[in-house]
Amino acid sequence: MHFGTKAIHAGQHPDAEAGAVMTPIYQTSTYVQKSPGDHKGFEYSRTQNPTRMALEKNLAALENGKYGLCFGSGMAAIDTLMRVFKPGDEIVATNDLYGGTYRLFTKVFAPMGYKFTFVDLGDLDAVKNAVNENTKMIWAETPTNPTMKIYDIRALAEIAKGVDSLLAVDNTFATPYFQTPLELGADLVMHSVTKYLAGHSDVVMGALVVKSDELAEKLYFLQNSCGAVPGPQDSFLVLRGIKTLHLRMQRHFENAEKIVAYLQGKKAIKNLYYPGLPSHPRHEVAKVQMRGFGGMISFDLHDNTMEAASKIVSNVKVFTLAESLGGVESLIGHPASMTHASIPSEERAKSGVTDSLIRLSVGVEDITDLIADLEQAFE
Ligand code: P1T
Repeated sequence: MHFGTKAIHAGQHPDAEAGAVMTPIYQTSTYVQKSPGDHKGFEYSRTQNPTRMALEKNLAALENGKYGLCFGSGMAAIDTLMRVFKPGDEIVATNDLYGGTYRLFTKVFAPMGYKFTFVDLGDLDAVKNAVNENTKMIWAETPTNPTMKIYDIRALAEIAKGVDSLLAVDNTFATPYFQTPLELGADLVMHSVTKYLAGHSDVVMGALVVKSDELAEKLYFLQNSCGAVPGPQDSFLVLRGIKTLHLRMQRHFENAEKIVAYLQGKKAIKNLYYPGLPSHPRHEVAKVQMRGFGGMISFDLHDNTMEAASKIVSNVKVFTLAESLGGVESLIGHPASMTHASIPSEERAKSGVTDSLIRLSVGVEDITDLIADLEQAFE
């Protein structure tokens, strides 16, 4: 089956009771047993819930994986994954990543004895130097949040295999519509489902997708034992959102390309970050591993001050100044003070998250209105 068909059908069947075409919201915590242990495979909704499981199967299909697991947020998904490892284990992570992931790694797991090395995953020699026999996972975002760096998933998978480590890819920005890391050799895909998958800024959720039976078994055990599962209502909303994922992503991409073309003419902009730009340092890698470049754009200003950035982000009328991304509506953000404030400023500066950096999550509105809005904000 092709992507659009899977988005609409995978994991879903008309319901046996009434023939409902849409997956019912099984708003129940528990399930009847005729006698102890005699049931329909459902005992308790932390462990199994039909609405959540339909979504998990759908996500596994979209990522061309075998198993999907959903969690109460993207952070809950990463937190649960980290419990596969033990203190002393080493993780090599990208040095340009979502601030919340950085905070979880450095403030929650590092004090417990887990070791993290943050490197530029684009520098493959640096990655080879950073890994060793204690490395259990390479953690990549690609494109990265917020400076849109691109890492070569195939090359990282090879390095990970060489030291018997997992390669995990946070695929939130690309979505499986544009990039399927498991097909490029990654062992695990993580999503902030909150973003493009849900697509309507009305749900917070996370997911993991894997191929290996052994890793899936460990993760299902942890999902049930730690219990950070999403509810059936949110699972339903995401199933509904995913039915238009392919349509939305096409429009996010189209609109983003037009906004990039518009921003290229702006003298106030110093660096413009978008993997679809031929001048992007890893545009060639992006072309090989992505089927499109998505709807996220970042740029900073020659006047590299919070005040200069603030003037633009505070004066938009169609874009909304807010955290998050990936919804149908366009959002604008200031990473240094918002999504990436939990990263120390020296670390932020190293990865290009300057004081004037502005991030756009380009929505699916009419492009003329989006460009007119940016134009009046620049003025
Ligand atoms: O917000 P949550 O669903 O818990 O997901 C965390 C997360 C993980 N990975 C990436 C790449 C993310 O962008 C996020 C969440 N990001 C934002 C809220 C943001 O505005 O960047």
